[in-house]
Amino acid sequence: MGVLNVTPDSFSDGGRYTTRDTAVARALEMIDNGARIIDIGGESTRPGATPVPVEEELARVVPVVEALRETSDVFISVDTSQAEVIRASCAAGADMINDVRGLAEDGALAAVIEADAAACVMHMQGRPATMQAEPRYADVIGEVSAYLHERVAACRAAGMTLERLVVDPGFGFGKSLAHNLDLLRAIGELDIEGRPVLMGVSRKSMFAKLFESDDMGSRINGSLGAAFWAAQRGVSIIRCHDVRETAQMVRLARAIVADDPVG
Ligand code: PT1
Repeated sequence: MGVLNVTPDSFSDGGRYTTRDTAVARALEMIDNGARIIDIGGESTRPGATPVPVEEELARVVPVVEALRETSDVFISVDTSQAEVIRASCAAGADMINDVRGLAEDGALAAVIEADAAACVMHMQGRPATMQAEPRYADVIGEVSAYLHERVAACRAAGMTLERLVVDPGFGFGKSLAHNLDLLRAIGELDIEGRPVLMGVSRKSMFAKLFESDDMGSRINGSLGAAFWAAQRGVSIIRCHDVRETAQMVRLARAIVADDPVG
């Protein structure tokens, strides 16, 4: 899954892909480099970010979904929590909604079901503006798993079929470095009704903390090591910025594990 930020304030590539043409060109480049899913996001949810008004998010996201749908058959995901953005994105051709708030906001779940879209439900403790202030867990794996079970149950109760769902433990979303490492250690055993697991660690601050070195090269190296670890343990979708490099890690892991160089 290649990340396509259409925000002026994205944490790692802020403002570079805000126009329709540059966004589509970046998506095509990621597809060329091995992306099977393009994740389009118009609200930054990095630590400290504040929510975007719905009109602004619609204006950023929907034209890019439309333009990419006209250009490519790639599986399109939209990173949003707002029902209006879900409805408009799906009408414009999005296949999946990636919601860091677990489809728990007003009308979000109903909008996904109405559109018959797929969804990724993610765990977060707190909200982006303050989530890194003091993350606390008695048992991070147990609590994240319980939340994901609860959201999957809520989706099914509302009428979504299990086959439509993907789950994500939410690396960096109200988690210390130790919490992220606990989740990474256990990621191969995360079993939420057997649903595919999505991992998003790409270029995150956990690697700057671990390596005590905050440069992009260190963050990318950590991201690639984590991608290899996760792919080797059966994680299905890796959300990333460095698609070519990450796709190579996935291919290597699958070639070793399954003796399957085609990956
Ligand atoms: C993610 C994810 C996402 N991450 C899914 N969607 C972001 N499903 C946006 C940092 O510590 O992991 N899964 N959408 C980006 N969020 C962050 C969080 C960015 C933390 C940076 C950090 O640097």
